[in-house]
Amino acid sequence: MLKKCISITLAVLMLFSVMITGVSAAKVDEAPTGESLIYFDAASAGWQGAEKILFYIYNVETSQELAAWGSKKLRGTKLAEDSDIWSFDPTTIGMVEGTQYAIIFNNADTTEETYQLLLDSTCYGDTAYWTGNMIENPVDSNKTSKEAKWRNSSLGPMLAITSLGNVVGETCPAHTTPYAMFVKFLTSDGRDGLQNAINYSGKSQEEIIKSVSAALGLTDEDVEHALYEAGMGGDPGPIGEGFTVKGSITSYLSDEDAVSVSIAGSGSPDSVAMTCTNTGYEITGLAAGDYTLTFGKKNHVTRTYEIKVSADMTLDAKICPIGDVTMDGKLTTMDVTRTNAHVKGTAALEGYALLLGDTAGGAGITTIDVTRINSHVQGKNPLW
Ligand SMILES: [Ca+2]
Repeated sequence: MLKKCISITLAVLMLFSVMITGVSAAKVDEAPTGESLIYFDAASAGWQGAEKILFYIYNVETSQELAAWGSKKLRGTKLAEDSDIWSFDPTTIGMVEGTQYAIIFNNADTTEETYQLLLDSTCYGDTAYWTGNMIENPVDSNKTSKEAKWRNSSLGPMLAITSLGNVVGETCPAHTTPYAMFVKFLTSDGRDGLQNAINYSGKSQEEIIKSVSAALGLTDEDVEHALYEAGMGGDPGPIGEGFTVKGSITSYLSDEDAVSVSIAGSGSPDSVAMTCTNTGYEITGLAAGDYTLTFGKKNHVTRTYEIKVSADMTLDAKICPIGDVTMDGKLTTMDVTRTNAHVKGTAALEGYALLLGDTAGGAGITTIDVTRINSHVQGKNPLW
């Protein structure tokens, strides 16, 4: 008996509260109260004197809207008749704590709207405003929306990749990561996918992948793994196993003489694995850092390359015979002329060519080198 009475009382109370809610939502000249109110500064968006401002909200993970677009339930309330601050209580349409949403502020009179701003219960009491920036609509590139931000909350405009392959927004939704967004972009055959972006942006696949991954803050290693996950690239191996430096090797003269490759530097050169033939090399397991790669071969001038490793990289190496300042693998009158021009000061040799021309060893290029190279070319005293 007692149990039943309580039930009836509750039912009456609930009906009463629905009526109260209905009344306060319909009145626009009275400031509502409550801890879950959020606000929008309509003046910041140039919407002074707007008749209806809608607070459209959806679950950012499921895309489930709390109330249909245009619904009366989404109408905000002016703080005062002469105010341009509008308030709304999203709990009245089912917003709950612990879930992330996106909100779009819409001027129902002009159909102008803001770009998606992330929202959760930490935003209660906060006021959103237009920053003055416009953002490309992720789905329809013909549209732009006003960028809205909260005055206090760290949640910002939702990070997204547009149909043209541009990255907009700032805050990655909690249910995903920039990496996962990138993989989805690579694999989707819809308007949110790479192929669509290629079709409509006029940019190449390579350009889009490069710019999107950079804007999402992904490393080269992330991109390799994402491409592999999307079925667009080879297996780069486990993440965190170090970087790989590889490339081709060009050398001359005898094929019998082996090319030597060595690496030294600030990372982990001692623990790396290295394979090398006379035409190519691969060094794996490198930690990030600065390294010196050295290539040598009999009758060639040893060459070093300074590299900064922070991702897998390719470096094609080329070493040349002593005296071959033109770097074509043979000594001809061109090498004599070129070395002579350097000594005369008419055309300076630079870099590795400086070492190639220094045949006498360590004294810099002088007329002695010109004579020695010429002598080799004439077949008198071969340098090698
Ligand atoms: Ca040459």
